[in-house]
Formats: sequence, structure tokens, C-alpha cells
Amino acid sequence: MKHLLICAAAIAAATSATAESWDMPTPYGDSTFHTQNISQFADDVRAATDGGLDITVHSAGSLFPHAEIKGAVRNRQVPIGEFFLSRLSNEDLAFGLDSQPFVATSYDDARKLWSVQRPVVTELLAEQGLVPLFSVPWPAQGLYTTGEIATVDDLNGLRFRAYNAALEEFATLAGAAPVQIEASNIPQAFATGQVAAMITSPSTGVNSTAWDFLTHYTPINAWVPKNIVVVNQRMFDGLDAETQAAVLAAAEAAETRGWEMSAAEAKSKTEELAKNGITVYEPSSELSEGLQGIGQTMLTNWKTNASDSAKAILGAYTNQ
Ligand code: PCA
Repeated sequence: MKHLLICAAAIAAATSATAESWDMPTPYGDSTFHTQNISQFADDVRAATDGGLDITVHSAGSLFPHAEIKGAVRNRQVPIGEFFLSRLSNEDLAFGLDSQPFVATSYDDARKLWSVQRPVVTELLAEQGLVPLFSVPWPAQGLYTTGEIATVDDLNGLRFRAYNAALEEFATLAGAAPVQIEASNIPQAFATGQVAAMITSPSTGVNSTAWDFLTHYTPINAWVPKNIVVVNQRMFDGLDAETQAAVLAAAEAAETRGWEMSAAEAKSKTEELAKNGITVYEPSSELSEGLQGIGQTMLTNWKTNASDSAKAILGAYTNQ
């Protein structure tokens, strides 16, 4: 018995000597499927390494605000983190193609886009000592308002919640007034009258209980933007080979699972909006045409400002 206890103590000591704890910030809350997915990723890594790598998810911007997460991973304040990929489009428009209206509007399109975007994103992030582990899309983005929107003109003058530069441009071209608000602050922003309309997924609509402050939703399916999980290259290199392999395997599983969760939510969360009293309606052809026109203007602007690598992604995507 004594011998056994000593053995157990020795094993515990050996494990704790090599065990690593990693903090993982994300801007999104616990009820978000992305957060559930990365929590499962953390559980998978912990299980595969027998506790050797213990990743703690910090949700809803509690560890770092959204805008600082990428920099925090780059500076090794944290080894790993999740953020909205197209927020990096101010660095290079290659990061933002998934948030351009009507370029990729279905999961099939989004998959094709990611397959040609991934190598470029990997190269650009490598310059900053960052490695992308996996990327998962939100359901296609729809329009939330009070009252039905029949044409783009109905958006005129509305204070419009935005989450990146592309959405800000979209809102401006629609004659609305964009205001940047993080997802976890949506309920408060509507409650205090900072904003009166938004474009986001059915997931974020449900997660922010949109029915408390909005009445109408139309699935304009304008774009399918992605989150990305990145790890600091040096921190990753510091892991032993087995742990590295466990992280990569869990990342691959998380990407597959995340895309499936997203597709399931596109349907289930739209139903949940309706169940809670939101009127879900198909966009009129006039509205769709108006929004497509905005998309065309934005794509022209995008091409004017895009780097060669960004343009190469668009070229490879459209020629597929
Ligand atoms: N939800 C996030 C990003 C896209 C989405 O569907 C948000 O609204 O901030």
C-alpha cells in the first residue's frame, strides 16, 4: 500500500512537472456555439494529453477585449485565442473576403473560399509568429429590424450595429449610421437606444435575445464570416511532439465539428427566433436587388484596395 502511494505521488509529481496551463480568450459568450466548440477542443486536448496541456477558455472578452486578442497571442501574453477573422482586414484585405456581401453566401461557397483563403492567411499570420489552428463560420448573416424592410431606402437614417469595417461600409452605403458594438454588448446597445437595427446570424440573434428589442428578421444570407483560432508559434514549438500532435488532431476535429454546429444552428436558431415572436420573412426582390447593388459597389472598392495576395484569393475562388 505504501509502495502504491509512493508510486501515485511520483506519477502526480511527474505529471504536474510537465503540465502546462494555457489561457484562451474569446470575445463571445458561453451560450455561443463557437465557445462551446472551443471548450470541447480544450477538453479534447486535456483528455488526449492526460492533463498535460490544460486550456482554460475565457469567454465574452473577459480576459482581453476583442480588438486586443490577436496582439495578445502575438506578444505571448496568452498562447492561444479566438477572434473574428475579418477584423484583421485593416492589415490585409485577404483576411476579409468572407465578410464581403454576396461573394460567398452558402456553406459550400464558404468552404471553397476557406480552402483558397487558408494558405494565404497562414502565410500572413506566420509573418507575425502566429499559426492558424482552425476556422469556423457563423451562419449566413441576416437583417434584424423593428418593422418589415421592403427596400434599402427603409434603412435610411437607422442607427445600425456593426462588427467590422465591411459592415460599417455596408451600413453607410445603405444610408444607415453604423455604430461598432461587440456581440456581448448587443442587448445593452439596443436597450439604451445606441442602435436600432443589425445584421448578424440567427445564432447571435438568439444569444442576444433579439425579441426583447426587435420584431423582424429576414435571412438575406449576405455573407458567411468566420472565427479563427490562432496559436503563438513559439509557444506551440515549446510543446513536446506528442502534445503538438494532440493539439493539431483536436483542432482538425474542432473545425469539422464547428462547421456542422454552424449549419445546424442556421436552421434551429432561425426557428427559435420565430418561436419567440420575431416575424421571419423572405426579402422582397426589390430589397435583394438593392442589397446586391451595395455588394457590387463594395467589391469594386475592395478590388481597388486589395493586396496581390487578397486578389489572388478572389481569383482562385471565382475560377474554381
Ligand atoms: N455573430 C458575431 C459575428 C458574426 C455573427 O454572426 C457578431 O454579431 O458579432
